[in-house]
Amino acid sequence: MELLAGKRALILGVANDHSLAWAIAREFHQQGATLALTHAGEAFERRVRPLAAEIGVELVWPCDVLDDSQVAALSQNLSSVWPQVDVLVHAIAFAQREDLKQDFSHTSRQGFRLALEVSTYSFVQLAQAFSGLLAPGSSLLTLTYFGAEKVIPNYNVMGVAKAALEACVRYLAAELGPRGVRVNAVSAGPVRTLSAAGIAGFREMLRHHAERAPLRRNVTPEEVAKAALFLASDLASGITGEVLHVDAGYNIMGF
Ligand code: 0WE
Repeated sequence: MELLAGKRALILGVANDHSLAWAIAREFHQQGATLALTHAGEAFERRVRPLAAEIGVELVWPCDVLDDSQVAALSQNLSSVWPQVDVLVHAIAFAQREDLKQDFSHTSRQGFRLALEVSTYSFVQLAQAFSGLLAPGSSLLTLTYFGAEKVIPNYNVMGVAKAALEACVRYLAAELGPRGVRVNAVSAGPVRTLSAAGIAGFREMLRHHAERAPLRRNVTPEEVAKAALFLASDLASGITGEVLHVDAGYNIMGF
Protein backbone atom coordinates (compact mmCIF):
# COMPACT_ATOMS: atom_id res chain seq x y z
CA MET A 1 0.00 0.00 0.00
CA GLU A 2 1.28 3.47 -0.87
CA LEU A 3 1.32 5.54 2.31
CA LEU A 4 1.49 8.92 0.55
CA ALA A 5 -0.74 8.27 -2.48
CA GLY A 6 -2.23 11.53 -3.73
CA LYS A 7 -0.18 13.65 -1.30
CA ARG A 8 1.95 16.62 -2.31
CA ALA A 9 5.27 17.08 -0.51
CA LEU A 10 7.74 19.96 -0.61
CA ILE A 11 11.26 18.97 0.44
CA LEU A 12 13.94 21.55 1.24
CA GLY A 13 17.53 20.52 1.86
CA VAL A 14 18.70 18.21 -0.92
CA ALA A 15 22.39 19.03 -1.50
CA ASN A 16 23.51 15.80 -3.20
CA ASP A 17 22.75 12.07 -3.39
CA HIS A 18 24.01 11.52 0.19
CA SER A 19 21.55 14.03 1.69
CA LEU A 20 18.96 12.75 4.17
CA ALA A 21 16.51 14.99 2.28
CA TRP A 22 17.26 12.98 -0.86
CA ALA A 23 16.62 9.65 0.92
CA ILE A 24 13.32 11.15 2.11
CA ALA A 25 12.46 12.32 -1.42
CA ARG A 26 13.06 8.83 -2.84
CA GLU A 27 11.01 7.20 -0.07
CA PHE A 28 8.12 9.64 -0.50
CA HIS A 29 8.22 9.14 -4.28
CA GLN A 30 8.09 5.34 -3.84
CA GLN A 31 5.09 5.79 -1.58
CA GLY A 32 3.14 7.67 -4.22
CA ALA A 33 3.76 11.30 -3.29
CA THR A 34 4.06 14.12 -5.84
CA LEU A 35 7.15 16.14 -4.99
CA ALA A 36 8.64 19.59 -5.27
CA LEU A 37 12.31 20.17 -4.38
CA THR A 38 14.33 23.26 -3.64
CA HIS A 39 18.04 24.02 -3.91
CA ALA A 40 20.10 26.64 -2.10
CA GLY A 41 21.56 28.40 -5.16
CA GLU A 42 23.23 27.59 -8.48
CA ALA A 43 26.03 25.42 -7.09
CA PHE A 44 23.41 23.07 -5.61
CA GLU A 45 21.05 23.36 -8.58
CA ARG A 46 23.57 21.42 -10.71
CA ARG A 47 23.30 18.50 -8.29
CA VAL A 48 19.60 18.68 -7.46
CA ARG A 49 18.20 18.89 -11.02
CA PRO A 50 19.57 15.51 -12.19
CA LEU A 51 18.40 13.87 -8.94
CA ALA A 52 14.93 15.35 -9.36
CA ALA A 53 14.86 14.02 -12.94
CA GLU A 54 15.69 10.49 -11.64
CA ILE A 55 12.37 10.37 -9.82
CA GLY A 56 10.40 12.40 -12.36
CA VAL A 57 10.18 15.57 -10.27
CA GLU A 58 9.49 18.62 -12.44
CA LEU A 59 9.07 21.22 -9.72
CA VAL A 60 12.53 22.42 -8.70
CA TRP A 61 12.94 25.93 -7.35
CA PRO A 62 15.66 27.97 -5.68
CA CYS A 63 15.19 28.75 -2.01
CA ASP A 64 17.89 30.46 0.01
CA VAL A 65 16.17 30.85 3.38
CA LEU A 66 18.29 33.95 4.17
CA ASP A 67 16.36 35.72 1.40
CA ASP A 68 12.71 36.35 2.38
CA SER A 69 11.83 37.15 -1.23
CA GLN A 70 12.91 33.65 -2.34
CA VAL A 71 10.74 32.03 0.32
CA ALA A 72 7.80 34.24 -0.72
CA ALA A 73 8.40 33.41 -4.40
CA LEU A 74 8.53 29.70 -3.57
CA SER A 75 5.15 29.72 -1.82
CA GLN A 76 3.73 31.88 -4.65
CA ASN A 77 5.03 29.52 -7.32
CA LEU A 78 3.88 26.43 -5.51
CA SER A 79 0.40 27.83 -4.86
CA SER A 80 0.02 28.42 -8.61
CA VAL A 81 0.44 24.68 -9.31
CA TRP A 82 -0.70 23.00 -6.08
CA PRO A 83 -3.96 23.70 -4.21
CA GLN A 84 -2.30 22.63 -0.97
CA VAL A 85 0.88 21.21 0.51
CA ASP A 86 0.32 18.00 2.47
CA VAL A 87 3.88 17.57 3.72
CA LEU A 88 6.70 20.09 4.14
CA VAL A 89 10.13 18.66 4.97
CA HIS A 90 12.75 21.06 6.36
CA ALA A 91 16.24 19.49 6.17
CA ILE A 92 18.33 22.65 6.30
CA ALA A 93 21.19 23.61 8.61
CA PHE A 94 24.31 25.71 8.43
CA ALA A 95 26.93 27.10 10.78
CA GLN A 96 30.29 28.61 9.91
CA ARG A 97 32.94 25.93 9.85
CA GLU A 98 35.06 27.87 12.37
CA ASP A 99 32.16 27.75 14.85
CA LEU A 100 32.20 23.93 14.68
CA LYS A 101 35.75 23.57 15.89
CA GLN A 102 36.73 26.42 18.21
CA ASP A 103 35.63 26.75 21.83
CA PHE A 104 31.86 27.34 22.04
CA SER A 105 32.30 30.54 24.08
CA HIS A 106 34.19 32.05 21.12
CA THR A 107 31.09 31.95 18.89
CA SER A 108 30.65 35.42 17.38
CA ARG A 109 27.32 37.28 17.36
CA GLN A 110 27.30 36.98 13.59
CA GLY A 111 28.12 33.23 13.64
CA PHE A 112 25.43 32.62 16.24
CA ARG A 113 22.91 34.63 14.25
CA LEU A 114 23.73 32.87 10.98
CA ALA A 115 23.42 29.38 12.49
CA LEU A 116 20.08 30.15 14.13
CA GLU A 117 18.67 32.01 11.10
CA VAL A 118 19.49 29.24 8.65
CA SER A 119 18.95 26.20 10.89
CA THR A 120 16.12 27.33 13.18
CA TYR A 121 14.26 30.44 12.09
CA SER A 122 13.88 29.03 8.57
CA PHE A 123 11.44 26.43 9.95
CA VAL A 124 9.25 29.14 11.47
CA GLN A 125 9.62 31.24 8.32
CA LEU A 126 8.40 28.32 6.17
CA ALA A 127 5.46 27.61 8.50
CA GLN A 128 4.52 31.28 8.07
CA ALA A 129 4.98 31.42 4.29
CA PHE A 130 3.09 28.16 3.67
CA SER A 131 0.36 28.72 6.25
CA GLY A 132 -2.25 29.34 3.56
CA LEU A 133 -1.38 26.08 1.78
CA LEU A 134 -1.58 23.84 4.86
CA ALA A 135 -4.91 22.02 5.19
CA PRO A 136 -6.24 19.74 7.94
CA GLY A 137 -4.14 16.57 7.69
CA SER A 138 -1.03 18.41 6.49
CA SER A 139 2.20 18.08 8.41
CA LEU A 140 5.56 19.77 8.84
CA LEU A 141 8.70 17.79 9.50
CA THR A 142 12.24 18.81 10.39
CA LEU A 143 15.52 17.04 11.12
CA THR A 144 17.38 17.42 14.37
CA TYR A 145 20.28 15.80 16.21
CA PHE A 146 21.16 14.58 19.72
CA GLY A 147 23.54 17.54 20.09
CA ALA A 148 20.37 19.53 20.93
CA GLU A 149 19.98 17.52 24.15
CA LYS A 150 23.51 16.70 25.29
CA VAL A 151 26.93 18.15 24.58
CA ILE A 152 28.61 16.69 21.49
CA PRO A 153 32.19 17.92 21.06
CA ASN A 154 32.41 20.58 18.32
CA TYR A 155 28.67 20.61 17.55
CA ASN A 156 28.64 23.88 19.51
CA VAL A 157 26.30 26.55 18.13
CA MET A 158 24.50 23.88 16.06
CA GLY A 159 23.49 22.22 19.34
CA VAL A 160 21.95 25.51 20.44
CA ALA A 161 20.24 25.89 17.06
CA LYS A 162 18.82 22.35 17.19
CA ALA A 163 17.63 22.81 20.80
CA ALA A 164 15.77 25.93 19.65
CA LEU A 165 14.49 24.05 16.59
CA GLU A 166 13.02 21.31 18.81
CA ALA A 167 11.30 24.00 20.88
CA CYS A 168 9.97 25.52 17.63
CA VAL A 169 8.48 22.10 16.78
CA ARG A 170 6.50 22.21 20.03
CA TYR A 171 5.35 25.83 19.70
CA LEU A 172 4.32 25.35 16.07
CA ALA A 173 2.57 22.08 16.93
CA ALA A 174 0.56 23.84 19.65
CA GLU A 175 -0.38 26.69 17.31
CA LEU A 176 -1.24 24.66 14.22
CA GLY A 177 -2.82 21.68 15.99
CA PRO A 178 -6.28 23.26 16.20
CA ARG A 179 -6.21 23.51 12.37
CA GLY A 180 -5.38 19.80 12.07
CA VAL A 181 -1.76 20.47 11.06
CA ARG A 182 0.92 18.32 12.72
CA VAL A 183 4.55 19.32 13.37
CA ASN A 184 7.27 16.79 14.20
CA ALA A 185 11.01 16.14 14.04
CA VAL A 186 13.25 13.17 13.39
CA SER A 187 16.43 13.13 15.49
CA ALA A 188 18.80 11.19 13.25
CA GLY A 189 21.98 9.50 14.41
CA PRO A 190 25.19 10.61 12.66
CA VAL A 191 25.24 9.82 8.93
CA ARG A 192 27.98 10.53 6.41
CA THR A 193 26.45 13.41 4.41
CA LEU A 194 27.82 16.63 2.91
CA SER A 195 27.10 18.29 6.29
CA ALA A 196 29.42 15.81 7.99
CA ALA A 197 32.14 15.99 5.34
CA GLY A 198 35.34 17.47 6.61
CA ILE A 199 34.28 17.49 10.25
CA ALA A 200 37.36 16.53 12.22
CA GLY A 201 36.94 13.16 13.89
CA PHE A 202 33.66 12.23 12.19
CA ARG A 203 34.94 8.71 11.42
CA GLU A 204 35.69 8.21 15.12
CA MET A 205 32.24 9.56 15.99
CA LEU A 206 30.59 7.00 13.71
CA ARG A 207 32.67 4.22 15.24
CA HIS A 208 31.93 5.33 18.81
CA HIS A 209 28.22 5.61 18.00
CA ALA A 210 28.09 2.13 16.51
CA GLU A 211 29.93 0.66 19.52
CA ARG A 212 27.62 2.23 22.13
CA ALA A 213 24.22 2.17 20.41
CA PRO A 214 21.93 -0.67 21.55
CA LEU A 215 21.69 -1.90 17.96
CA ARG A 216 25.53 -1.80 17.72
CA ARG A 217 25.54 -0.01 14.39
CA ASN A 218 24.83 3.33 12.76
CA VAL A 219 21.59 4.22 11.02
CA THR A 220 21.17 4.49 7.26
CA PRO A 221 19.60 7.38 5.33
CA GLU A 222 16.83 4.93 4.35
CA GLU A 223 15.99 4.32 8.01
CA VAL A 224 15.74 8.06 8.64
CA ALA A 225 13.53 8.32 5.54
CA LYS A 226 11.21 5.53 6.73
CA ALA A 227 10.64 7.36 10.02
CA ALA A 228 9.98 10.58 8.08
CA LEU A 229 7.49 8.62 5.96
CA PHE A 230 5.73 7.36 9.08
CA LEU A 231 5.46 10.84 10.61
CA ALA A 232 4.26 12.34 7.31
CA SER A 233 1.70 9.61 6.72
CA ASP A 234 -1.73 9.01 8.18
CA LEU A 235 -0.17 6.28 10.36
CA ALA A 236 1.01 9.16 12.60
CA SER A 237 -2.32 11.06 12.56
CA GLY A 238 -2.29 11.25 16.36
CA ILE A 239 1.32 12.41 16.69
CA THR A 240 2.38 16.05 16.89
CA GLY A 241 5.09 18.05 18.68
CA GLU A 242 7.20 14.89 18.78
CA VAL A 243 10.94 14.38 18.36
CA LEU A 244 11.42 10.80 17.16
CA HIS A 245 14.93 9.40 17.62
CA VAL A 246 16.23 7.30 14.73
CA ASP A 247 19.66 6.60 16.16
CA ALA A 248 19.91 2.84 16.77
CA GLY A 249 18.96 3.68 20.39
CA TYR A 250 22.12 5.69 21.18
CA ASN A 251 20.24 8.41 23.10
CA ILE A 252 18.84 6.08 25.79
CA MET A 253 22.25 5.06 27.13
CA GLY A 254 23.63 6.58 30.33
CA PHE A 255 26.77 4.63 31.06
O1 0WE B 1 23.55 18.96 11.92
C1 0WE B 1 24.52 18.43 11.44
C2 0WE B 1 25.40 19.18 10.44
C3 0WE B 1 25.47 20.62 10.77
C4 0WE B 1 26.45 21.44 9.99
C5 0WE B 1 27.63 20.95 9.46
C6 0WE B 1 28.50 21.81 8.80
C7 0WE B 1 29.82 21.34 8.24
C8 0WE B 1 30.40 22.26 7.19
C9 0WE B 1 26.17 22.79 9.86
N1 0WE B 1 27.01 23.63 9.23
C10 0WE B 1 28.15 23.16 8.69
N2 0WE B 1 28.97 24.08 8.09
C11 0WE B 1 30.10 23.72 7.42
O2 0WE B 1 30.84 24.57 6.92
N3 0WE B 1 24.83 17.14 11.80
C12 0WE B 1 23.99 16.46 12.74
C13 0WE B 1 26.04 16.44 11.32
C14 0WE B 1 27.13 16.73 12.29
O3 0WE B 1 27.82 17.88 12.21
C15 0WE B 1 28.72 17.89 13.27
C16 0WE B 1 28.58 16.72 14.02
C17 0WE B 1 27.55 15.97 13.40
C18 0WE B 1 27.01 14.67 13.85
C19 0WE B 1 29.64 18.87 13.64
C20 0WE B 1 30.43 18.66 14.75
C21 0WE B 1 30.29 17.51 15.50
C22 0WE B 1 29.38 16.53 15.15
